[in-house]
Amino acid sequence: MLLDKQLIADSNSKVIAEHQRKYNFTAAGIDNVEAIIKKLMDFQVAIPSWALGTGGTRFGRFPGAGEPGSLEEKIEDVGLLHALNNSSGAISLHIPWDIPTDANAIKALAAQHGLLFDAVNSNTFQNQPGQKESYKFGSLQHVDKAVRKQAIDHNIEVIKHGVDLGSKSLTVWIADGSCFPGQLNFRKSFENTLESLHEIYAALPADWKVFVEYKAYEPNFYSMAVGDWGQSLLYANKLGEKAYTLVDLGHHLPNANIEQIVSLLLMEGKLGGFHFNDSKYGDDDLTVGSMKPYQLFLIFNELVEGMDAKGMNHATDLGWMIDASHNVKDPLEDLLQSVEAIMIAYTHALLVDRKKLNEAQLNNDVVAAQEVLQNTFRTDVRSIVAEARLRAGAALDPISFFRNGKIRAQLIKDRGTNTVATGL
Ligand code: RM4
Ligand code: MN
Ligand code: MN
Repeated sequence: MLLDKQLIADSNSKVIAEHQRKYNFTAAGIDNVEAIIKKLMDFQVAIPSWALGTGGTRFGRFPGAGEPGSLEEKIEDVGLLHALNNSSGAISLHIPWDIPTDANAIKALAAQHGLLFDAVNSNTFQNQPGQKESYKFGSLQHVDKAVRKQAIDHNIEVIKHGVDLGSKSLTVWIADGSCFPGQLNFRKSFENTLESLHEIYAALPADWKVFVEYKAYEPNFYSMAVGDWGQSLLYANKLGEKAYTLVDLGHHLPNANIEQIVSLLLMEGKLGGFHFNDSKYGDDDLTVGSMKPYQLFLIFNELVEGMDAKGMNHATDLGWMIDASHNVKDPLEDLLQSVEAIMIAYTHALLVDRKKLNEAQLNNDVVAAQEVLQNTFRTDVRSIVAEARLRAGAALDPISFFRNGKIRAQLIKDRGTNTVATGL
């Protein structure tokens, strides 16, 4: 389903006066508003193909109607999001959930929607039908070389699919670890994992990156082969310059200082990618910004500060992705909310008065430093983000457009009520 841009323009015209009033007020307080809007228009967050259907838990799944039943329909869904917000211009595929049967046709379809292919993701956390070896006791870390080889070969296969689609990076998240003390020799598990990653690394095309994603626990509950940013960084440093750490917001122990982690990874030139989501307890994969919007802002603050310190391009030098999927919302509405939260946090980070903050830090003026950050965070920048969308021909209010335009009802009409998207 390709959205008619005229419909968006018509719906914008109904709320433009109200928008203008809010925008003029906020913009008047910002010196470099044009430069900020330009950055917002360039900034794109990849949508994970596995978030387009309703997610489940191990207790159950309550699929919604009109879910995308094929890769083509997933691309159409991301195209819809991008038409509405102009900030979802890429899709991140998970293999084997999303194997393209005809890569050129899929590429052409994506191009029609203005979409690129972001990182491709390998899956050695589930067994697939007909698979010879089992991942019950791990994949890249496994004590048996035959299992490791199967997992390595799978990752190389994923790279090939990515090359066909024009991706430039591979994300490796492994569920490997142990559930009980004594189950594993930590050093040998690390060495096996590293050796496997080396073989995958050797298969990377010259202009590719590999992102090593860490997670503190689950599905293993005693140790994880890549359990935190320190372990991920160890692997990335040992692998070489094409290897980076990927930070998934939900993969930390409670209260971890994620903003400090990203600052130091950027300092080391080893932050490669980001998975946005939010959580109350752990890997909850909730809508970005729904629980801890201030933390999201603090993370973005460090991202912008750290990237600027290195002269990096905000839009292209890191892999920005959402990684979320859950039970109770319409997945497309949820993703619109997530992207909006990301754009708001990014805008806030761009607005931080760095000179004042730096001065406060040098003077040990803790109160002034807090004032700088919180004044920024309490500024309502939603109209600035909306203005960036308006200028790109996207919707001033994407969720209202989605609801008033009865888009889900149209998708149900096209796809039926019983479709189930591949994914979690
Ligand atoms: C994992 C991890 C990976 C994602 C899978 C589906 O928890 O976050 O990034 O690919 O879930
Ligand atoms: Mn993730
Ligand atoms: Mn996760």
